Amino acid sequence: MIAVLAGGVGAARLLRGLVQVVDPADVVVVANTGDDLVLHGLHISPDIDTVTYTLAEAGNRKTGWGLAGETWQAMDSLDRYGGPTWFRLGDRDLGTHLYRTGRLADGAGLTEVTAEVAESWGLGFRLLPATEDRLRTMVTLADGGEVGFQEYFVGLRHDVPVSGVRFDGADDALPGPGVLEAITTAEAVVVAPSNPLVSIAPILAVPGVRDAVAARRETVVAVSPIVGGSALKGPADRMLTEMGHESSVVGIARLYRDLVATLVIDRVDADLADGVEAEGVHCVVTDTVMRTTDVAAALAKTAIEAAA
Ligand code: FO1
Repeated sequence: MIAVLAGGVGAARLLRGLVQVVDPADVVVVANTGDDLVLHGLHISPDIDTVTYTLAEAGNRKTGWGLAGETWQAMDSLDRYGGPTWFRLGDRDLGTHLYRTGRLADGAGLTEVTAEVAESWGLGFRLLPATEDRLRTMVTLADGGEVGFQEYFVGLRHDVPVSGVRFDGADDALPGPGVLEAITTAEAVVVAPSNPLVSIAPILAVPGVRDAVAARRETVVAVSPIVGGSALKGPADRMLTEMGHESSVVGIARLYRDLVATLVIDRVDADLADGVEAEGVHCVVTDTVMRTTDVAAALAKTAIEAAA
């Protein structure tokens, strides 16, 4: 069984490759829930939904989030009343949030509801929230204010410098059902190419998770979310720099060295392989820009072989 620590878009791309080379029934995804928010009274889990929709081949390929072929009637109605429409919820996507919120209100846990949604999309692999407890990534802006992750990412279009992040609720959160078991019993753990500071870090902030990963460091592999010093999507590169890290594969190795024995980097960074090794992390160089599912499949294969 392969366990994958997953954020949103980058993780979903890698997973599309992974399920080509590994039986989906042997894959367990531990998904970030720090991006979650309650809006209009609805519980929204963006990273879980991005993985679900993308792996169901139903996602909006352009944005990487939400469903393809969406209509926005509900948002238009909300606009009429002056309600909040900054966080765009398509009419079909709303169905997911209505279902999830209703089931949670019935007393179901987020893991159970996520499994029901995944099952209905025919995913074939297990998709586990990192925790069922409240976990909210909060971003401290360089100008001193603190905002929720989605206010930063969507509201402010992550167009503002940050000085810190914290994971509200982490100290009291329990690992979701099956999470620690998946991490400790997997043949290999893959840290997906997601934002290390706001997608992977919240998962690791759930008590017990970081230690469980570190305890089996030798068979943990990460795929660098930074290629040629930049993030392929999102603000990871800027956030790394703004928070005093190096936005390079060496910076990623430094962040992950207590957790992973191997870092997979792109060919454009081949000249930095020695720098990665100097951090005590074995370096594997390959194509990591997943332009096609075939590249994603080859990358996934390389990663799990490096970890085994
Ligand atoms: N990202 C945006 O940039 N703008 C949006 O309006 C937006 C709406 C949205 C609705 C549901 C959902 O599951 C994700 C959504 N996202 C949106 C993406 C979201 O901000 C994710 O957290 C990021 O992709 C980072 O993982």
